[in-house]
Amino acid sequence: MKKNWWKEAVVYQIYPRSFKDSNGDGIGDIRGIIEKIDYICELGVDVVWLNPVYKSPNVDNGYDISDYLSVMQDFGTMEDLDELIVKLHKKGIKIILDLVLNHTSDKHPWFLQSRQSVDNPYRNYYVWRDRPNNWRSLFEGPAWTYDEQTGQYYLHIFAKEQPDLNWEHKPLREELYNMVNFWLDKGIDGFRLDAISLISKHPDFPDAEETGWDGLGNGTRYFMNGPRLHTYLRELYDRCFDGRDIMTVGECAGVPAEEIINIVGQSRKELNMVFYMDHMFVDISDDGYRFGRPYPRQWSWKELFSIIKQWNSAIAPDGWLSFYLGNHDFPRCVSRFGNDGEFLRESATMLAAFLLTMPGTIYIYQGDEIGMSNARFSDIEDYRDIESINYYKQVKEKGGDLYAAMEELKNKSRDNARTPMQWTAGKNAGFTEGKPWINLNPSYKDINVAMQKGNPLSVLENYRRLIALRKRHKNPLVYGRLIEISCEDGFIHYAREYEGDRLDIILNPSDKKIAFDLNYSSVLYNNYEQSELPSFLSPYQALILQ
Ligand code: TEU
Ligand code: CA
Repeated sequence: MKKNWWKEAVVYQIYPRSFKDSNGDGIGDIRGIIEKIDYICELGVDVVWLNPVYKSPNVDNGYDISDYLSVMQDFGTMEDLDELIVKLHKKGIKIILDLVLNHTSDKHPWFLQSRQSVDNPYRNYYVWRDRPNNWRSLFEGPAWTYDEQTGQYYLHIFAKEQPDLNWEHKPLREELYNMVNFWLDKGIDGFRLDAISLISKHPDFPDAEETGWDGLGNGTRYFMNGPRLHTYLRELYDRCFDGRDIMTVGECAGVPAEEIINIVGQSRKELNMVFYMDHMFVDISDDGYRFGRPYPRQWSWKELFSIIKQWNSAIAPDGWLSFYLGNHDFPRCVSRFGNDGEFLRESATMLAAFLLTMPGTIYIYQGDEIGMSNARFSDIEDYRDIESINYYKQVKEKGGDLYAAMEELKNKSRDNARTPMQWTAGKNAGFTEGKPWINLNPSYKDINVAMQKGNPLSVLENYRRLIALRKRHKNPLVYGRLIEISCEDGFIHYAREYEGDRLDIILNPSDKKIAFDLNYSSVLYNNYEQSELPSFLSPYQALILQ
């Protein structure tokens, strides 16, 4: 196995809007991130990934870009971003940006041109048809919107303000490659590629076979993992990535495990690694879309573990993967996979031990390192996320059960993970001097950086220890095999092994005490304060043993 810095990296994901506000307008910004560089550095992470910071009307918080080459005003200026890059680099931390190539904002000049007339030079930058098919947008409602000006429909897999780019059209691809090279020439260290598995669609745009409660169908098999995906990724590699020492991670919904090697295999020259999502849907549903389905679905750790094993064996012999338990698109991991009540500290640290002993490049989402839990807003007015709001609107329009919809939002809304970072127990959790763009999670009085810093039992200090431990034992923990020994719901035991160098990891993902009688020469990590190896496991206990 070839060794690379990006395989060994622990990445910290920053959602700039909610990280730190430097000027009191209630919106996190780049200067806020600069203020917190020491914090990021002390965590011990190697790379920072910023969610989109480009100019955007913010219908989808930056995932609707209206100018790829300038910085969103709310976040600051290009000079601020340049300064952040330089300052992170000085501390030995790399930075990757979010690259949104599947769609733009409907306010992007290309789209404004495109909708003017059928023979506008930018017409084919987007996908226009006389008749729509029955696909449901991933953000609810139809995936096609009628545009009166030219009497045709345009495709948008996400919101109607996010028209899909037409990758079939070569001049469009050329523009995108130039833009990508602009950012790489600036000296950033790579990209997270948003919804990249969607860039090639089935050329016939077939209807989805089955329609749901809203009369629309799930067309994912026709717009994800399309026939020219590899051609485009390879072209992107040749034109932009080749010869540069960068990292690339693609968000690859809809690409099955059996096919992933075709993207991440080294000789394929496409991407370094992908984010797979099956484990993130383990409690949600099996068909990828999240609302209007029973929740939580029955799931087990055995199932979760087998998903992880499946993906890791799928990348042999020379591919690479990532691993993560949370990001800006999912509820908080401690609320989903742990216990955010009585055992918040214990389960958040157990999840940290799980995360940081997995194969693949590890991604930590801001706030998870202090055990932030779901905000569970109970008033629709408090929600900001377009996906959540659209869902609620649809249910309302169709006369559905609004109480049930609200319960769904409390558990599943992406806003659960988008509340401001909790720095202190003081005003607005130290996030802003002004009025935050989204309410804080009231938990900030008890869960915040200031209270945890220096307390060895805290979630934060446990993350630090585990990150450091992963670095110290990178042969087994980064490059080693994953060996499952036992995976019952109350007792998980696996090992990581590299040429005889082996660590054993033991987790109790339950609120029960369980008997334990294994012998090891040394305890490298314990999320409970104990000087000896215990004879039983406490609730959510995690041990790393040698
Ligand atoms: O997400 C793509 C994606 O697949 C999402 O629809 C995901 O399945 C969903 O959010 C789960 O609830 C990316 C970004 O991560 C997301 O924030 C954007 O909204 C989306 O693309 C559109 O750019
Ligand atoms: Ca601000």
